Amino acid sequence: MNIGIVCYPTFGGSGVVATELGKALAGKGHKVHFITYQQPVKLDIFSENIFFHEVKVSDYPLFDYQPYELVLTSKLVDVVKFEKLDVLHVHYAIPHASAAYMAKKILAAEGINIPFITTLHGTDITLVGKDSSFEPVITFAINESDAVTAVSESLKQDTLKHFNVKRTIEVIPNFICLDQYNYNGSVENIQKSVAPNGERILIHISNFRKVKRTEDVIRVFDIVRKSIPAKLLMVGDGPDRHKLEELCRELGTCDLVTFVGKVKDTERILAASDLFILPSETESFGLAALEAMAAKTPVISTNTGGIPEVNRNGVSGYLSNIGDIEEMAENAIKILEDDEKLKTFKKSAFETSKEFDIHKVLPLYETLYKKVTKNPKKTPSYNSN
Ligand code: GMT
Repeated sequence: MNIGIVCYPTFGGSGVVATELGKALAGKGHKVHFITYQQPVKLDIFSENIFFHEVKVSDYPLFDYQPYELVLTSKLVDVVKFEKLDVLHVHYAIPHASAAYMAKKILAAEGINIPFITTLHGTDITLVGKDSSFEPVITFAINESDAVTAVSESLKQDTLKHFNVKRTIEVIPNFICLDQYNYNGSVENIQKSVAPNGERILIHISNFRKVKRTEDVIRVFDIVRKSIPAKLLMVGDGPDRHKLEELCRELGTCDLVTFVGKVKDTERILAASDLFILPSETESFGLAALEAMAAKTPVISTNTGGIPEVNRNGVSGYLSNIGDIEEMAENAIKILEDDEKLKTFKKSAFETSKEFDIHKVLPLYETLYKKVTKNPKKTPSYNSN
């Protein structure tokens, strides 16, 4: 098939999922066209069957805000027509779903019927989308999509609760390319440099935004390191970083915490770690937790949103209420204090991650593509009225 993928090309989970999905589809012989404003971070453009179409917004001085959605729409029309796409798959509803709807309408006027699938990722629903400044457009675009998927049951329920949705939403969970997580032994140099005295390595990866509650990571670590020799790796970057560095100074943990910055391929650094901390306020899925588990790193997380669908309490790690720093630290110590226990959790985390292997999830998307292309929702064109 000829598939168009629209996503945010950044480090965010939705962009990573869209990119890995596209790469896997290309690997199976589909032609995959990424349509976005910059090459996705994890994309290798020189791979077979992968194409990139840049959405370029001009900076005409009249506009304080450049109309990205319109430029994207025009690009979609162009790529669908000239690359003869069979289906558009848009990741993250804002503004991709409404742009796809507009493109569909424009193409219908020319007699081309292009189905589009919207995959909801989380904050497009839980934070941004339900804001009244977006809500009517999101509701409309969800209802008009040829198919809608959510990355967890929790996100599906959130969507049904907050939007007047008159259609089915299919849950297709996020996935992991397990073949990329095979680091037997090659992580020793990271471990030696981070923890030369054999300290336990704790890790957090995110965009350091408020929703991630990164301060809790530093505070949990502060309790843990008082019981167990430990180091903390803070991977990523974002608005809260400065505040976190200040907190480390206040707690006297600067020598134990390393702010690593953005890392493109997190597999190795995760595999070198002993425990992942994810204390988010909300998380529709928690892809970072799944990535940790695939790297045999157990997870201490909150029990919010879709996280319990990924991290299993007492098996792949532990879950606590939002903000319960004491319990999170207690659970972390429980896992880390004993080599045997850590080994068991590492093994179970990895076993749990296998449920989300791309080889299991990819066919669900392929089936959906076939379904919508066989039976696309007809968009009446003004010509045919
Ligand atoms: O976090 C965001 O603002 C957006 C989004 C992203 O692009 O990273 O994250 C969401 O999508 C991920 C991939 O499906 C999920 O794993 C994250 O849980 C979800 N983030 C939130 O719900 C906060």
